[in-house]
Amino acid sequence: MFKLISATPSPYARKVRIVLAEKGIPFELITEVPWDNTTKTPQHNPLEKLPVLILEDGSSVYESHYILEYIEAKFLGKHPMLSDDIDERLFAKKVEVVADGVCDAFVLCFFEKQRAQQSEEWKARQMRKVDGGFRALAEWVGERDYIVGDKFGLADVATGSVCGYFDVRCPEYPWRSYYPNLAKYMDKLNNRKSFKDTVPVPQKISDKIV
Ligand SMILES: N[C@@H](CCC(=O)N[C@@H](CS)C(=O)NCC(=O)O)C(=O)O
Repeated sequence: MFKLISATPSPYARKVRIVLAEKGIPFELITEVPWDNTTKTPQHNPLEKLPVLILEDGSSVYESHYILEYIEAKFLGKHPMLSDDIDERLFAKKVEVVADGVCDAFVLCFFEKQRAQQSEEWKARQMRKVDGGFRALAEWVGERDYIVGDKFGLADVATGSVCGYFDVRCPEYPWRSYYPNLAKYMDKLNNRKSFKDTVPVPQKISDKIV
């Protein structure tokens, strides 16, 4: 059986958990705090980041977008997450780039806030990316139930993960009031079993990060 190294708040790991669940692929969930010195993640990923998918032969696949590409290629027949249409496929991946980028920018801002001497310019720069990313995601969602075509897929997984992450990590960020269409879309996505089973939960980090 596959194993997945995950962290409870991680939006990147959540994408993988959602796709594995939607495709009905069984896996053992290994929950870690990647910032603590007890983490096993570096043994499986030279970049020391989770999520990591550990295959049956012990080899590993890492970087959430690459893990999803791997799963899609190996389990093509099971609930495809990408359209057959090349332009729709590429668009879904563009949405994923923006959704992941919003999380990356927010995490950089979070690190900066741990520092004794913080750069307000740096934090503002990262938050501009967050704002711009949410604006783009809301535009792409429009009034639709699913971003690409009329089927749930990768773009929804990525968008759902970033919105869910902000709900738990930064509930004061007003994406719901700025973009009521995105909030309505999210409320529907949150009814899916794969979303209900993977609601992000904060983790206590014991070691110093920066
Ligand atoms: N681009 C990576 C980002 C993964 C990532 O940043 N994971 C965090 C946890 S949410 C992590 O493991 N950080 C540890 C580190 O950066 O050293 C992906 O999509 O998988």
